[in-house]
Amino acid sequence: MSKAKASESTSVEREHTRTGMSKAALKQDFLDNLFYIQGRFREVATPHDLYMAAAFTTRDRLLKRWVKSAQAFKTLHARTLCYLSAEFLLGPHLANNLVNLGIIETSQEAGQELDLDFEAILEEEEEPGLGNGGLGRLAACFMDSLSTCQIPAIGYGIRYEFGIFDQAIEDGWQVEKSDTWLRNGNPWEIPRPKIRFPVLYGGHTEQYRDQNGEPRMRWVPSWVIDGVAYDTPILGYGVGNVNLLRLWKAEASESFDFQAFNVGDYYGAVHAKIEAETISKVLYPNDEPEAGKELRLKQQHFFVSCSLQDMIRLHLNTVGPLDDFADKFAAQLNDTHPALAVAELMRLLMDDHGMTWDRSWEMTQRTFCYTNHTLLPEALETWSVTLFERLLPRHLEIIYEINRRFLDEIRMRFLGDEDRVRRMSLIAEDGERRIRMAHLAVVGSKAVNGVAKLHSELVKSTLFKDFNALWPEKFHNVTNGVTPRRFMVVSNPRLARLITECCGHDDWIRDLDRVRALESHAESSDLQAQWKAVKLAAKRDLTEWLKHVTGVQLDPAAMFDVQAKRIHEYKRQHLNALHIIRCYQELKQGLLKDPVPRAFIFGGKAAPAYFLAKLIIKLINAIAEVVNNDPEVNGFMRVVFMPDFNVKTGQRLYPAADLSEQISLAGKEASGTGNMKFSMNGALTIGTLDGANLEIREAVGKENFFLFGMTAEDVLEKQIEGYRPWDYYHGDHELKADIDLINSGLFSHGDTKLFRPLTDDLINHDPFMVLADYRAYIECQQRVSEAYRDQQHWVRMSILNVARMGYFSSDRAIREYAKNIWGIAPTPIDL
Ligand code: Z16
Repeated sequence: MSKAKASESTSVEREHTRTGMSKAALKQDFLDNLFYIQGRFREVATPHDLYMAAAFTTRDRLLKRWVKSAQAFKTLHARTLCYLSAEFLLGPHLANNLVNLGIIETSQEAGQELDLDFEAILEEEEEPGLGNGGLGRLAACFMDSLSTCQIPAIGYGIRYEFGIFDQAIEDGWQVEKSDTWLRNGNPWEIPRPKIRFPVLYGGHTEQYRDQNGEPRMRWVPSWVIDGVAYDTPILGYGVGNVNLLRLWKAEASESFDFQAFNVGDYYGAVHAKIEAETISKVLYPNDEPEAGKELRLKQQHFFVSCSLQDMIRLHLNTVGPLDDFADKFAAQLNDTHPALAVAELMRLLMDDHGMTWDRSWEMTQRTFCYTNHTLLPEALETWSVTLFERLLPRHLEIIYEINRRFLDEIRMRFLGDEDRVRRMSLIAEDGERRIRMAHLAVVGSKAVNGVAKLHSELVKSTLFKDFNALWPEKFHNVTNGVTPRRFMVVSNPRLARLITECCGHDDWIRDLDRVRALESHAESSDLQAQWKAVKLAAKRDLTEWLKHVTGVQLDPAAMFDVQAKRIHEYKRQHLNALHIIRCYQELKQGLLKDPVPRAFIFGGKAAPAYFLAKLIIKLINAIAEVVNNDPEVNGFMRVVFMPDFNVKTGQRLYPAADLSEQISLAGKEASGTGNMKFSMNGALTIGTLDGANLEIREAVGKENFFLFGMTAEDVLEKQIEGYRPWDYYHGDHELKADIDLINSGLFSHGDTKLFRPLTDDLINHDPFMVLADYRAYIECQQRVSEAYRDQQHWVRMSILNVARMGYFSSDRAIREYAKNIWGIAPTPIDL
């Protein structure tokens, strides 16, 4: 080491000691926390004690930045983004925070010197699974990027006591186990018992006159509960910025007078407490709304009301009068789950803060922006007017008034077009009257966006066609992204090191466009060899773990063909299954001379009440059982269903995939984000022209992407001309043979009925056109196998996929939101 270098490193060390980032400081504080917080010494500490000590040691290092950020945002009156989301699917914090602090390697070394198993400590963390899938994970990626891009932000949501269920597989079926993530305590959150707001339900409204004799409305509720804040710091990568994730827990009200309602009724009073607390008890495990679930509406009102009251309080404490509320805050509605906020802000401004309708409405419309995440009609939220009236009578009045004024505007613009008025109304009048939450969100927001180019176009041309005709400037696209910190650096350190080495810097972690530097090395046999070795090592890790959790032994040399996402008919896991059956039959019939060995890997949860999705899981496991136990084929193919796909297990999966299955029916997947995670880790995609797949294909190059299937236009046309799956079934003898093999009972110990609900549905209805895309898919899979034979070419394509994924960083998405939608500039916090 040169003299200059040596003195430089000591000065860095001195700095690190001062800021607590040195190895010595980390070791010292770890032991300190183990002693003072866990009350344990090294020899008797359980793995959980060690994890808690590591978590507190890390958290201590966030707090200074957190306080500094909060102070700066307050004194600067920084314009702040509030991300309102019923879901935040965060994943484990520890490794992510160490990466963002820049001390993951130092911590690893510190652990080594203390003779600790670093990986085992990370593994101890229970992830906060406060989301279902893509939408909740997007919110988590956005929180990471908001901090990294130095945008002052607060994430607002619900602190569910039970997050998404843990999935077990028993006899091939999905079994749900309750998620008890808080059981051992949560070192990342700080309870704020003094930040507490009343949330009102039920009762009636009445008119009264205020001191000035002006007529005003008052809501007299029949039930009040409290929301209490729990804060989690979200640190950006390599910056001083720490944003706040504020989740609300429901508690019995302190101020509400139980006595008045339960005179001497102790049991009744306690019961009311229990009832209050059920509101934040459990996350609804569906990726589409369950009709008429009263508790769900209560949850939505609960977190929206707490969040808006909190924003108003912050505003009054810092900026002052509410007139410029919309200058201080932008509020993003993550789907329609928080769309009630439009009515709730109106209510708070008018009833609690004495503002007029017109001023309140102007402010409301300037505050909110709305992101749509789906076009599936069954996934669009509506609430029955009757339920609304019973639970939120004041909101119903306000929504009626918003609608009355809005429809007057429509009648004025489109004279005599009553059909248009009916289509655009906030209230659906066919059958039971229902409130259309998406319409409320569009009318109450200044900007509306879809989550991928194609999706945003379809939003304008189908779902919100009439609204687009009225307010074309309101509609935007912001293509989703994912954070490279968690989905590259944390989950795939080997690849991250290789990229850093190859680029000569690690700036790509904050500016993912810079991975493009890899492009010029794609031909280098040196890089190719290392690239292959990195992938193989990841496949070995996954193989070992899958063997441990499922008993299935994979061959790391086989192509890892992975589909991991929620189980849903539109995502077409059953199309994948048909291809597996095709491979099986061809191997059995000796039709394949030199087959390319494949490991078919699935992961994903089904909504507990979604019968067909659960049957698809059973089918995959049933096929696995036959294939994996058939020595005639299992040297060439294995099938495994990885239980409990979540952020943590996903992090094991993405680095090990060779092939990423993105095979939804065109027009149905709004964006997809798993597609990005796989591609960033060097998997090639087999996919349809759906969601962000289109943009991924354009970015990585058409020649580096396996495209098949109908376009969204083809699908619309076919629907109009009348789709007849029966014709495909009878027109393609291989397809028929695959479906017939399921019905033969081969995969179900002779039970020929078990899978009939699925196969009958495919042959007779097939709402997601599996059969129409079957042939194209099979042919495309053959091209995949051929390509995989040429390993040099494959690795080159893999490098190019990673090199060209810069656009799909959630940092880019956040910068677009900040500039085009929120109008918020960065506020850097100096370290
Ligand atoms: C969800 O995860 C999504 C949409 C929705 O209506 C409800 C839930 Cl829980 C997903 C989309 O299906 C997916 O395409 C998209 O990438 C993701 O939201 C994030 O935008």
